[in-house]
Amino acid sequence: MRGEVEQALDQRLRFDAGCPERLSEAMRYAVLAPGKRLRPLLAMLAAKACGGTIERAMPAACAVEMIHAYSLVHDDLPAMDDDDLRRGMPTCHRKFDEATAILVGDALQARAFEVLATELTPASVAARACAALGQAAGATLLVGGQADDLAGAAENNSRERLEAIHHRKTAAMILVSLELGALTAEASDTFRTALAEYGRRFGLVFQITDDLLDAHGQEQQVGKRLGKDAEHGKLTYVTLVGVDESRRLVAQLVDEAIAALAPLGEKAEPLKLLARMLVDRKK
Ligand code: GRG
Repeated sequence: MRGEVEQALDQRLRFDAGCPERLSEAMRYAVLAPGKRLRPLLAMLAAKACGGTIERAMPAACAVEMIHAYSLVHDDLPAMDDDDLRRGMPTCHRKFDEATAILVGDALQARAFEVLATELTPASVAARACAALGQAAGATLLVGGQADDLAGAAENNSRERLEAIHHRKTAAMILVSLELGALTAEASDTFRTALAEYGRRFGLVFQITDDLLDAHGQEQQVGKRLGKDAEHGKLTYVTLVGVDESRRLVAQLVDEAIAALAPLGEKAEPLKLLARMLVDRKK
């Protein structure tokens, strides 16, 4: 399924002579770099779980990955996280330049909505998908969460703040991936609610396992000392509640996520498997 998504992304990122070559090269570099394609998988598996098809869900799967890739490119910029590596490769602004990386994000965002608007049918589904993705990627959720995170670094290190930021920066895109998949299958409200309940837990599991992986990686680097997140007071689940409690939470949330899918029956088995796979992920 990952291969199908990558092929579909590749097709949708071929531009005619109107697009400057350096820009299209950088867009393709950012999106086609080896990512996990988790959000497209969620969109496609949600569609299947609701009785839809991967083919109909593909434009939505591509659109969420384009928004995700844009957010990573912008997050890596010197004005934000100032990172040198992404997906094991030089970040977009290091490989190209800062201005190009900003434009890559802008163009990917526009392309995502163009794909939804032109490829999803009927038009009412396309409109609902554009609205849902616009909300998740917009000023109250993804971008707003990033803004609050940047503004409030090292302030008010409460669990509420951690969860609010994660909900907006991470879970919102996971939830909308499932919602778009369900929309392409023209799913019932019961199915969409079940997917949202699953997605809320899945988002948290994704975040906590991300924090556990970070902590583990840092421990490997600095021996038995606490990782740099703890030393620098960075707000993560591991620094807040510790490794054991984080692992316990993950197990509980996976069980809850799987239970939430009950209304969807057997067609939701792959989504259950994906939630279980998160627990042992290595990247
Ligand atoms: C710049 C608007 C804007 C938002 C940036 C995505 C993001 C918000 C920040 C990245 C750092 C962060 C908090 C990440 C949280 C977890 C996350 C989104 C990890 C990256 O997603 P993966 O692991 O990445 O699915 P791949 O590369 O596999 O697609």
